[in-house]
Amino acid sequence: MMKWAVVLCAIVALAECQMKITLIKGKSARQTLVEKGKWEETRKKFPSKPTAKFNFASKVKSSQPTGNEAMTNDADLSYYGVISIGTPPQSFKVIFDTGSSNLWVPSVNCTSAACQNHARFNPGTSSTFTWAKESVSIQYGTGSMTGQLGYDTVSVGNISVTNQIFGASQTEATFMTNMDADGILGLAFPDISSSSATPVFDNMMTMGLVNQDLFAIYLSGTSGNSVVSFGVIESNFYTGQIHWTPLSSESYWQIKMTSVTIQGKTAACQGGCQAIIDTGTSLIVGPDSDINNINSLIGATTDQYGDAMVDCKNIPNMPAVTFTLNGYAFTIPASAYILQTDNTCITGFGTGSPDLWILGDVFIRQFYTVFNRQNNTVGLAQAVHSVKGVLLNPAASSCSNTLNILLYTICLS
Ligand SMILES: *[C@@H]1O[C@H](CO)[C@@H](O)[C@H](O)[C@H]1NC(C)=O
Ligand SMILES: *[C@@H]1O[C@H](CO)[C@@H](O)[C@H](O)[C@H]1NC(C)=O
Ligand SMILES: CC(=O)N[C@H]1CO[C@H](CO)[C@@H](O)[C@@H]1O
Repeated sequence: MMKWAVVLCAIVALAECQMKITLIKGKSARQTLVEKGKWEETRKKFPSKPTAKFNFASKVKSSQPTGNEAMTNDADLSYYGVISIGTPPQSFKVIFDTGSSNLWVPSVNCTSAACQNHARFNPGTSSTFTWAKESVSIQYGTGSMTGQLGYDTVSVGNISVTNQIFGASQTEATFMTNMDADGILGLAFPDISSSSATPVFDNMMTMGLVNQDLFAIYLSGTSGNSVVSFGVIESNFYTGQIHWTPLSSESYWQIKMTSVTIQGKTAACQGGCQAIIDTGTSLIVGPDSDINNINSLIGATTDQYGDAMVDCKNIPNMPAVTFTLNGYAFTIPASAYILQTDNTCITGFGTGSPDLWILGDVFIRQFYTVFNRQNNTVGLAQAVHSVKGVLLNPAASSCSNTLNILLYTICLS
């Protein structure tokens, strides 16, 4: 049955087998808190810890026999997509996170503040739900998350994964209160999945639900037309060639970086370093000395909370920063690495990682990224930012009848 559906899908895909889902660029926690006048207070309470979600420390300590899951206190995260879990479906906004591997959403039993303003999963009303034996527990810089694992049908776009294992949280870190997303859908490798829970994309591959074992992400700077597509590379999101880099580790989407240069001179990553491509981190994060060097070369001053500030008026005079991966140069102009909230401009370069570089949304917005499980490579191409055509027309996302012919999606309605 499933195979037939896939074959049918490959030839003529009506809305039933749509392979991509629109990502919404919602409000970041920073924006929400600035509007409420609570940003100063909150960032004192929750200092930026861009690598908290990676549990570098707890991996070493291994004091948590039940495993850890990713949480975040990233104030600038803003992209999420809607998935559903259960029969009948219950909807959740999730961060499609290539920097972690578990799926989790809040549960009806969760009494934490963060669960009160988010959608919560009710297993009691899903006919396809079953509990798993394990519980999950997250130790996290600013709090913890605990929950139960269960299995249910998870629908991503119109791909339905049956018996997908996921976490239903019972307590959550307070910082999540400020986030638009209810939960996280991890797109990294099984290796780093807590409780060895099979990641959603691994099930999609095993069950033959994708045409090719890859997914691709386009992040737009404006709201509305960012996309994650499963099983297909969509050529209208990029220009030029896709440059492929083999993974150096199949855990995160990890690759070797050759250097980071500014105006032809090495500014960071001297002699090479390791980097991961992470949609679940908003900034480009690296070791403190490297990041401080970049920020000082572009003329930023770092405040007491670690935000590197620049005068918004200086953006046109600031140099581009080039990341070299596998012999290819990926250059980010100042207009793309500066983030503006009201009249405040911060750079997209954040400190706090012990050694691994994290190429987050600031990087991915510039480069359409293909996460290829067929040959364990990452493909990067210059993203297109003002594309014409049906796919990027905001109306196309509300188009219910589409026809997929090879790589193109045509709106029928
Ligand atoms: C909620 O709590 C009750 C009682 O502690 C438990 O039986 C039930 O399984 C829990 N449900 C969820 C979704 O965690
Ligand atoms: C990996 O696969 C892509 C297509 O899916 C191909 O274009 C690329 O050349 C391959 N790269 C390597 C290193 O095998
Ligand atoms: C994301 C998506 O394509 N959703 C569609 C799935 O199919 C139903 C009908 O079967 C449509 O209503 C949705 O819009």
